[in-house]
Amino acid sequence: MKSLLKLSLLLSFVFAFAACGGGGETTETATPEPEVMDDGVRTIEIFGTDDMRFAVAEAGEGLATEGMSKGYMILTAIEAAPGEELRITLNTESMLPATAMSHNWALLALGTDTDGFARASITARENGYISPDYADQVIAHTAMLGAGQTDTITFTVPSEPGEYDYICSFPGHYAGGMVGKLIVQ
Ligand SMILES: [Cu+2]
Repeated sequence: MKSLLKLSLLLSFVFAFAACGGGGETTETATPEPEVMDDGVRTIEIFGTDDMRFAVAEAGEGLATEGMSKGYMILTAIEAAPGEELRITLNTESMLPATAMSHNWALLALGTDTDGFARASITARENGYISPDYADQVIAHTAMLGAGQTDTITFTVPSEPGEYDYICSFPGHYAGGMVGKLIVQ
């Protein structure tokens, strides 16, 4: 009886150990999977730089780049298909405080007075520098991001072909050149 008890104790210990080890292995192999967000939606990772530029880490299909900014390639245009799902991740890279250097990415409808939108948004600080007067002309926009902040948006590219402006509406940045085109064709 005594040795049987010992054996069963030993077995349950071995079983528990094996179960624990097995669990550990499963966790190790499963960990990288959630980081791969492969749902088929094209994702463009954009960096907002202190030079007031939208930039990317590397060239990619459908991305037009020209020159460098803070180690990144300046992004001048994005090509997209009508009705395509598109995901934009914006990161602000800066050493400056958010009040001095923040960025957003705002896509405007065709025919929008982009200068007017930028000007009107200067006084819309409490609304993330998106002028409420232009709310129905902003197709999609990220949050206004200070240094180290990031925001991701997913939206449907308009079905009407054309060249849509996207800008950073932080005061002075559009005038400073923080603008590009979403070319829908
Ligand atoms: Cu900006």
